[in-house]
Amino acid sequence: MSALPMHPRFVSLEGGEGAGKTTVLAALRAELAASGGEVVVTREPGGTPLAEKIRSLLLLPGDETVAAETELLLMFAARAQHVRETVLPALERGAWVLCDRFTDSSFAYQGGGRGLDAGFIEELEWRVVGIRPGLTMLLDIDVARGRERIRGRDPRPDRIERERDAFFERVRATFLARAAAEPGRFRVVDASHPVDEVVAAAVAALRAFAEAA
Ligand code: T5A
Repeated sequence: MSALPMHPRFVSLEGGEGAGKTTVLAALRAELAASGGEVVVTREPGGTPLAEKIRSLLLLPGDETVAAETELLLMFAARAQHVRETVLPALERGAWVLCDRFTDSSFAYQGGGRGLDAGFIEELEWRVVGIRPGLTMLLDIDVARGRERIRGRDPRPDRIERERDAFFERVRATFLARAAAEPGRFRVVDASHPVDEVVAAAVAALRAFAEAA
């Protein structure tokens, strides 16, 4: 398959659990907003009322086992809606779009983590999404350290946070492999440093990308 189009005002943030995406996102938004244009901050799964409902279905712990294929297709159902209702309209009117997770998370979690075929995910990406971010910032952190941060914040983990460390090691390895395969799109930020250092590195990477665009 040939490469999907990458949009130069579409920026995604990726990483394992507790990497600090939410923390960094606020700084990236401020950096982009300083130049005066519109900035749309959104997230996956979610980003529209329907996609947020799908998010609740995906993350709420329950008694029924969720099949990996069900999980993948729900992620893409939410994404189909999000791309059409939020991402593309914003890009078309000239806004920057900052997205907390995008399709790379499906490759990492449902592909690497759950073991689903990457070719199948690529096909869904082609048929359902049709776009990639121009810049994907990967906040990389040791699995145990990221999980420790989350534990301190929320005593009730969601359905995916309840997975074992081995799952998250595969997620991390898949993210890093994707970043190595697409150095033009990815910037990897070491998220184990103190928060102000991580934020400074992420903002510098965004500034360099925006200046080159
Ligand atoms: N998912 C998603 C899939 O499986 N497939 C998909 O296709 C998609 C799109 C929801 C889940 O869905 C899965 C992945 C996820 O499991 P989410 O809401 O993004 O995704 O869930 P999380 O990644 O778990 O997001 P979190 O909000 O839990 O983590 P963040 O945003 O990475 O971390 P953040 O910023 O909230 O920080 C966590 C804690 O650490 C502290 C913060 O203050 C906070 O308390 N912290 C730091 N502490 C020390 N040093 C630093 N540098 C710090 N940075 C943050």
